[in-house]
Amino acid sequence: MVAAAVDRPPRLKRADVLAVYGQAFPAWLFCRSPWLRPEPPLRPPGSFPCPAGFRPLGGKTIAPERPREGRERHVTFCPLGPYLEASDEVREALAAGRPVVALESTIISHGLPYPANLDTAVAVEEVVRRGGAVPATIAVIRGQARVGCDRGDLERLAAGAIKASVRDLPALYARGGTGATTVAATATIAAQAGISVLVTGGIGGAHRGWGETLDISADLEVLGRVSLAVVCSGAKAVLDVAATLEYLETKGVTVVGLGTDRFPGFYLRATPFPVDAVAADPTEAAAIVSARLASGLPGAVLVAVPIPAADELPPAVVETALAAALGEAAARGVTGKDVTPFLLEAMRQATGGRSLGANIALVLNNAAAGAAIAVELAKAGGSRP
Ligand code: PSU
Ligand code: MN
Repeated sequence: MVAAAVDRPPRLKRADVLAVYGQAFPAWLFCRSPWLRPEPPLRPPGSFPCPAGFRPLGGKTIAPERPREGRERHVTFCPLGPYLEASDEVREALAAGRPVVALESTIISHGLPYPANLDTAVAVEEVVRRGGAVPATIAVIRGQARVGCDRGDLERLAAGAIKASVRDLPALYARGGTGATTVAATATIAAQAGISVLVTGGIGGAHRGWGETLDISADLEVLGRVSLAVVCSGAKAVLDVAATLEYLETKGVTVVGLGTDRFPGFYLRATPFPVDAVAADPTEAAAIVSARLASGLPGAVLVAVPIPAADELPPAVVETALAAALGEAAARGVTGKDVTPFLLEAMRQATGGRSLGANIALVLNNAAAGAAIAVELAKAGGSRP
């Protein structure tokens, strides 16, 4: 092992920092920022013991793709200790700095009906692959945060699993439970695994009447603290979109419109509300994501992609269906984590299935955009810079 120059530490991969500090991205961001020098000085790569509570990621010593003087080898450590389980494919892609796209699983178990949910989960992964990235569907399977679900996992999730947001993770881990992760939980696990791009259909948000109920999705809170890009088609029309955007602004989330200056409305291509920045293409979006990650700002970039024009629902259809869905939810007294799945199903019935087709189309479209962004980020120096 060649010792690293002590006075001028090498630029590090996130995995190296985990090995040095034994924690996730705050230290990583500090070290990776082009405007800050790492402090304290780093020990030569490869000489760190595995920190307590960590385990070697796959137990391998991995040669980096482009070895530089002083760092022929490094060891990667898993930041989640015993609770993270990445597939071989995902682990190897991350270690080599190849593009990886995380996919949430609540949409499989609660967002779409069986068997369209299974077909969509498989199709979304295929779109990511065709776009040149490795798909990593994330869920908790028997007490492990699995990053890169296999076919059997997808089938199990499609058959039904409990909806798991961040608050639900500890009990699932402790008891060996299985859960379909929301955007909040998926983003948290993805960032811990070192993934920079997450694709979903629509994020959760502030529900209508949030002032009374305080029903504001943990997705928004997590977007304010987890560093990655989340690709979506906006927040569903069932939400209070204006309040959702206000909350994102409070949390410092950067909302980027991909090819649009208006925040998309899920089934509709646009809402009246402006985005913070317009990106003409995935390369421009990736540049904004890369700047956020490299400058040490915590929190996400929300890349909002309008549903393809051919799949957009007529506004009148959405409005009528929405009124019916909201009315039914109120009449039945649906609250808490059941609200989003209930409204999605009610919308499906009220639109005669049209909302389902639109939902699938937009997720596939977002997967292509997410893959393109992940490919651009990887070109710029690794799945996470
Ligand atoms: N939007 C959809 N389909 C979904 C969801 C949102 O169009 O399936 C899911 C996502 O997983 C999101 C979650 O993270 O609902 C938000 O739920 P809640 O509002 O309970 O936080
Ligand atoms: Mn809620």
